[in-house]
Amino acid sequence: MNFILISYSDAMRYITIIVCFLGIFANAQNIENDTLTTELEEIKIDVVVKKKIETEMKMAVTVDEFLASSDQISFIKRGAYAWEPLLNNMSTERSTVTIDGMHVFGACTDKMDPITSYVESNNLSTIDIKSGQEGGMHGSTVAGSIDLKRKNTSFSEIKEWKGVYQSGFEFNNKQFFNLGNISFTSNKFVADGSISYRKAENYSDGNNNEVNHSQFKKFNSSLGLAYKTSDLSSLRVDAIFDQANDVGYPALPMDLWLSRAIITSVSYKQLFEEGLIGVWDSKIYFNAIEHYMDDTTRPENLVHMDMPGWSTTYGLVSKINLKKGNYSSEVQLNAYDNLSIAEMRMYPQDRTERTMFAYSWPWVTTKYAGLSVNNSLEVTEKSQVNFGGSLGLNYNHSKYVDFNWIFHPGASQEKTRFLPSLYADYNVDVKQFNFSVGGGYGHRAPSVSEGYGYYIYNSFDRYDYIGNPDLKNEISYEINASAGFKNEKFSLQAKANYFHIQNYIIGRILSMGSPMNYQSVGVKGYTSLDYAILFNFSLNAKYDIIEHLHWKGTLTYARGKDNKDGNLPFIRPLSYQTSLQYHYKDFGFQTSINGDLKQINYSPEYGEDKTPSYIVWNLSADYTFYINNFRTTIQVGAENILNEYYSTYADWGNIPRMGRNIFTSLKINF
Ligand SMILES: [Cu+2]
Repeated sequence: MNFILISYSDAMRYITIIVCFLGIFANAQNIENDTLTTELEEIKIDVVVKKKIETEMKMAVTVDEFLASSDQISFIKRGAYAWEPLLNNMSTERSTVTIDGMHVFGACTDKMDPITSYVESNNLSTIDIKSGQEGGMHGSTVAGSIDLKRKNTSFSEIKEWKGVYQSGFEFNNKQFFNLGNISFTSNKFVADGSISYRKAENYSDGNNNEVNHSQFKKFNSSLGLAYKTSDLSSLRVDAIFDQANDVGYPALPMDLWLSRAIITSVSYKQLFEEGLIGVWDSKIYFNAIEHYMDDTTRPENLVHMDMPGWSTTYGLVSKINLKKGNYSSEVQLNAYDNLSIAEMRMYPQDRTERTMFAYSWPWVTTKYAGLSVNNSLEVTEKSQVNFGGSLGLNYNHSKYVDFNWIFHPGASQEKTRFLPSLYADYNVDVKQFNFSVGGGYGHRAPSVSEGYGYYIYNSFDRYDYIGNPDLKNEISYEINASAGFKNEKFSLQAKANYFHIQNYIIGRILSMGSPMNYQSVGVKGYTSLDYAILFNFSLNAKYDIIEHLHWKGTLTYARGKDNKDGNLPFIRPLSYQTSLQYHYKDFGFQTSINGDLKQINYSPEYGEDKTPSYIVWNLSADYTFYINNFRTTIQVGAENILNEYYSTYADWGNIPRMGRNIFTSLKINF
């Protein structure tokens, strides 16, 4: 218990420093008027307005670019496509990523396909990010949850068609994109449709060198149909189809020739006019992903390998919203069944002369069922308590357990785990200030790779990874706090959290076994450290300098250590982002600077080296006008204007990022 106390006191020290710092700042600001009563309203409106899939700099962004504008998200990048989102500086195994609450699991053992790669910015309305155990609504988690919310037009008394067409060209990688959506609404029937296509060639870095194998092609389309079955109920059918072809991953020894996903659901929603229950929303879903990667695009390889993967998931989500007086609650049932399969097929030059076959995911089934509750109690008009938790049951089965027995003889073929979680937080508004404190506790089960992976080559540290079916649950203890100030022109918010994670799962060098992939230097097994700690801090400020001139700034800091005081990998160094926005009539001008400081706390043990600091400067301008009542916006901009040559702490294999990129886009609303 001792180490927990020490670590907690550490965290308290950090948080005290922050609160003190804010206190000083707040006093300085206090001289200004303090008689605003509608701050909370404003904050709420602010949040709603911000939830548009575009950033300050760019109106036509990819889902990844949009996520990158959040201070809670960082990325591991293996190229130009499908970045792996890290929430609270933790890898995707530690967070739940869902689409409208539906679980979708990638089919790639090398994480080429995070769930965010199967949607497009024009079929999403918002992305809901929740930190830590508060994100436990959709299933057990440590880092929190990322829920991608699809566009969902509501019923209306007036029949109406609406649409948006976006197109653009990015000069650096010759990316051409076309995105279209259309929606129809009436009092009985609603339809939402979207279609998009992106095609990009290799990008060039800051030294104007082409980064080979960084091209991609992506097609995405979605359709949603809803029918009002009665005054208070509706039925909705949704589908997404996504296909990526010829996607290069410059940081990996392999590329993707085809990735395809079909994501479907049927949902039924019942509203209640009276009583405790407000809404009851239930959904059944099915999704299937296929992923084919190979290294035949790399002629330097004498022996080739195909590594296809498949992931199929069936599930159910059912949610009830309750409200009585100053108390409201959400109760959600989640259940899903996933089958993950990945194969390795080695052959010299001719595919028919296969020399080796193995399952890197030996037909692993995961069944999960859990009940989650979120409660919210308004203690006074200015203070609120949120509390809740979940209890999940997680079952795994490995069909070809022989592969797991090579390194873990006699390991269990089936494994059942209980995954409890609890959290509570208190927030209060005091004049122009708001404060919150909270805590959480939760378990997560090892992922398919961590539990059952067989010779999964990790090109970052160049080891082959082996799963262990009998790993213990990872257990997270978490505390968080925030403090903010807001007046008419200025706002400042500081947030911090601290995680103490028991049985932290990470790869450690195994003395047995020899590497299978010719590039690899050895074999690592997933094991549990006694514990690891993680601290995240962010500071956000906004200032309206004059009426149409707005400034924004963000600073983030994180620190992660293992039980021997060694650094954890992929922890973002001190980073900053600052932007200025100016509007004049129908014109808009934006400029921003972002960068990371030098990475001092890197981890050689996990394949990291010291990454120097970098700074990127961006600029864009837009103009809005009307073509026959169609609101039209054109935008021109440049990213990385100074053509800085850089790679970040989380660029796999230190591949350089894109150099100067001029972009243009057009958006027509009709
Ligand atoms: Cu892959």
